[in-house]
Amino acid sequence: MNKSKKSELPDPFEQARLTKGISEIDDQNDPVQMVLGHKNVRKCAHNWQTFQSGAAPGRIVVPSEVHIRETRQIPFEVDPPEHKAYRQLVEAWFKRPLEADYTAKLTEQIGAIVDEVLASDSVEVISEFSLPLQSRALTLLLNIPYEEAEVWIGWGTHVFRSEDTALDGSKAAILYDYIDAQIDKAIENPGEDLYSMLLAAEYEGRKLTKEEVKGVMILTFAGGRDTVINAVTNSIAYFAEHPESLKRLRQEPEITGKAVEELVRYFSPLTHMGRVATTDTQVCEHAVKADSRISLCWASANRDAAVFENPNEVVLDRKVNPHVAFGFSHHNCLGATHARQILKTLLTTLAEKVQSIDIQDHKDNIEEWGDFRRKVGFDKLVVRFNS
Ligand code: EMZ
Repeated sequence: MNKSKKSELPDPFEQARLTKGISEIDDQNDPVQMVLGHKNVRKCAHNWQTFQSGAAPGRIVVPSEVHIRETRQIPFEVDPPEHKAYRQLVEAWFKRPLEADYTAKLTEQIGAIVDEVLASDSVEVISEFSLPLQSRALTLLLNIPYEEAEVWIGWGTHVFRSEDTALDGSKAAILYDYIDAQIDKAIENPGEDLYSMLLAAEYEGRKLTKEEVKGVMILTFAGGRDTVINAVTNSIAYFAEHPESLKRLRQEPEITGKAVEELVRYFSPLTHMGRVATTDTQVCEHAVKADSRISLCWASANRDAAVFENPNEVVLDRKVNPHVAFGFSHHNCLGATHARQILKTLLTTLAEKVQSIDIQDHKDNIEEWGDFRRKVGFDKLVVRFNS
C-alpha cells in the first residue's frame, strides 16, 4: 500500500471540472449546481448582483440550513452595500490575531497542548487535540476567559450537526440559547469581549439589535469550527507521513507562511459555499434559473491544473498560490487571520517540539455530494507524538 495514503485527500471533481465545469446535486429538494473551475468560481464569487448571499437565512449553506435557523449570519448572509458597512464594524476586531499579545497567548496555548500530547502514548487527535485547541484559541478571538473553552469542547466538533443526522435542530438550539444568554450577560455587565464590542458598536447611526449581534456570533462559532478542526487534524496526518516536511520547517522557518497557504489549499476545509441566482443566467453554458442555487466549489477550484502545477501534491513552499480556500472577493473569510495564526503557530510548535508522529488508527471522514465522494478529513485519528 502507498505509504502516504492516509493523509492524502484525493480530488473527486477533476473529471467533471474538465468536461462540464459544473455539476448538479440535490440537497433537500433544493438542487445546487456546483461550479468547479477556478476561473468560474472566482467570477461568480465576484458577481454578487447575480449570485447573492442575502437569500433566506441558511439557504446559501450546503447542506441548506433553512429548516434549522432563522437568524441571518452577519456579514456572511448580507450583500453589498450593507455587507461592507457590517464588515467594517468587525474587521479590526478580527485582525487582532496579528497583535503581539494575541500571538504570544496562542503560542502558549498551543505549546501547552503539544507538551500534553507528547506525554501520552496514544492520542485521538480530534477529541484530544484539535477540538480543545480550536476551542481554547476561540477564547482569544472572543477575548473571554480561557475556562469558557470547556463548555464548547463539550459540544463536540459540529455546532449544527450531530454524528447521525446532517442537520440537527436540537443541537443548533443549544448554540442559540447559549449565545442569547451570553448577549444578555454582556448587556448587564459589559466587558472587553466581542459581545460587548458588538453591543456598543454603531451601525449607520444606530446600535445593532440583539438579533444582529447574535448573527455575528453564530457565524463566529460555526464558521471556524469543523473547518479549523479538520485543518489541524489533517496537518497532523500530513506531518505523520511527511517527517521530512517537519524537518524542513525546522531548518527553514521562513517558509512557514507559504506552508500554511499550501496546506489550506490542499485541505480546502470548506468544500463549497452556495449562492442564489437573482435572475436567469448562465454558467459554463449551462442555464441557471432565477432563484435557484449554485455553489462555489473551493475544493475543486484549488485543484485546477490550469492554475496550480501538480495540483494534487503538497508543495510546501509553492511560490504562486492564488487558492480560494478562504473564499474569494467580498465574502472572503472573516476568520482567516485567526485561522492562519493558529496554523502558523501549530507548524512552528510542531517543528520545534516534535520529531515524528506515528499513526496508530484512523477512520476517514467522507462527504457525499451527489456522485462525488470527497474525503475532507477524519472521523478518528489515533497517533503517537514523539519528541
Ligand atoms: C455558516 C458557515 C460559514 C454555517 C463560512 O462558513 O459555516 C458552516 O459550518 C455553518 O454551518 O451556518 O456559519
